[in-house]
Amino acid sequence: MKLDAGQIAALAAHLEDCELQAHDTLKITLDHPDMDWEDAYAIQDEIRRRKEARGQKTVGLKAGLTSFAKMRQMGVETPVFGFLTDYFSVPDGGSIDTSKLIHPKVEPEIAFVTKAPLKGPGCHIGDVLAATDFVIPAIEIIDSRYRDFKFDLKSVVADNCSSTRFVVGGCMGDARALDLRTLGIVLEKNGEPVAFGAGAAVLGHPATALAELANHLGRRGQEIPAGTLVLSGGITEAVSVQAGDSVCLRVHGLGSVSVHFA
Ligand code: 0L1
Ligand code: MG
Repeated sequence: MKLDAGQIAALAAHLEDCELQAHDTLKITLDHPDMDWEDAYAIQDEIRRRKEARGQKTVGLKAGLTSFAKMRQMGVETPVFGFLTDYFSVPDGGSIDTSKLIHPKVEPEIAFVTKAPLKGPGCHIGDVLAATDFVIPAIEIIDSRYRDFKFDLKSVVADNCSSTRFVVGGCMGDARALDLRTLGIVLEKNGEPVAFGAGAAVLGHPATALAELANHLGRRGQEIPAGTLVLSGGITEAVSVQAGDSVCLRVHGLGSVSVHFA
């Protein structure tokens, strides 16, 4: 690690304040060009610790930048991993107050709920499918705290991978019975289709995102516990939204999930 405990705590406080007060900042690597991956995840862990100390519950995990569309959009080549807090969760058909966000974008995703722990190293798609209770459509709302979404991967990891809200809904699907690679999705904004795709856009198979998450956690002595909700990553590029927009994700055979921005 290149940063000391005081720097980690100060950067976590700064990034979490930006989230809670909906104001943007410059990427933290400008002031800390030598920070490494351990520092980045330590800052994210400290943000999680701050929330949990306030009584907020961690309700899930996420993989980000898992599709070639997202990697191309953001100019990066590696997935990143974050956590989901209780107040990020928005009911299906619910409303999100955009005054609490900076510059939200939506991502169509497949969420997994596990029924057995997943621990790397060596975790693969088969392990993930065997440990999956069900899959369900999800819309993730991301809101990088970095001005104009301009960042590098370490800055983004420290910022909990731009996480801010998520909505799950529609129908639960059996991951053993579905071909998640060919599962088709349509994302609509204000009734107009704006993005299309299929599960294979996420690392060839969305379960790969969970395998990579389990392997990442395994390197840190952690695992994906049973009963965890995991967002596997945007299938398409992220789509910008603003107050007044309504977004609906339709997933073939699994119904739809929607959210409004007020
Ligand atoms: O969920 C995601 O794919 C977001 C990862 C962080 C990068 C971004 O803000 O697009
Ligand atoms: Mg995402």
